[in-house]
Amino acid sequence: MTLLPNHTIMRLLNHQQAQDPDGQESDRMKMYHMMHVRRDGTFVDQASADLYMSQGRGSAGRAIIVAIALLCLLAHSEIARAATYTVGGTGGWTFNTVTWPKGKRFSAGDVLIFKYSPANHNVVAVNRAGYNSCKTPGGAKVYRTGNDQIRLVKGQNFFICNFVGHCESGMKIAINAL
Ligand SMILES: [Cu+2]
Repeated sequence: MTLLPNHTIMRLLNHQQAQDPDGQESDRMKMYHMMHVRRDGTFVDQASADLYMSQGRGSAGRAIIVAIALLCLLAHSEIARAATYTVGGTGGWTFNTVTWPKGKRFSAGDVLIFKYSPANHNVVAVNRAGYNSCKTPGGAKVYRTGNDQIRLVKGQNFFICNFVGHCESGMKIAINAL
């Protein structure tokens, strides 16, 4: 057995006494529980149930608010980083847009806006082979609103117009999103 110096023992005793002056705190807690909560876990009266629920909701509510705040922060930083580009600049999505991506740095999540007359053009998301050959692979997604917003995925993104001869006339872009 370790011997504690007298003043340490006194301090420990004092501390315990301050928490539980007459040494019956645990009995009182048991009594409280017996008085307010039945054996099956239901509450004896509405007031005790309300108190219990309000305490529970209070801490759960705070946790939810903290979680929402964190999500907002994350979402906001995501949006802050994502850029929006109008493909082809003021000229929009048209012939010889093939050089438009040159010198630009794109990130995954950036949004391309393709502006064009839907009667004359469209936008088709293709693979590298489709881009190189100007042929539309089966199942390729075709956009045709004239104001298409497409989010870049990480890596290579290829788009062509598949109206006859347009891709061959430089209506195609290849973008590497970092
Ligand atoms: Cu076209």
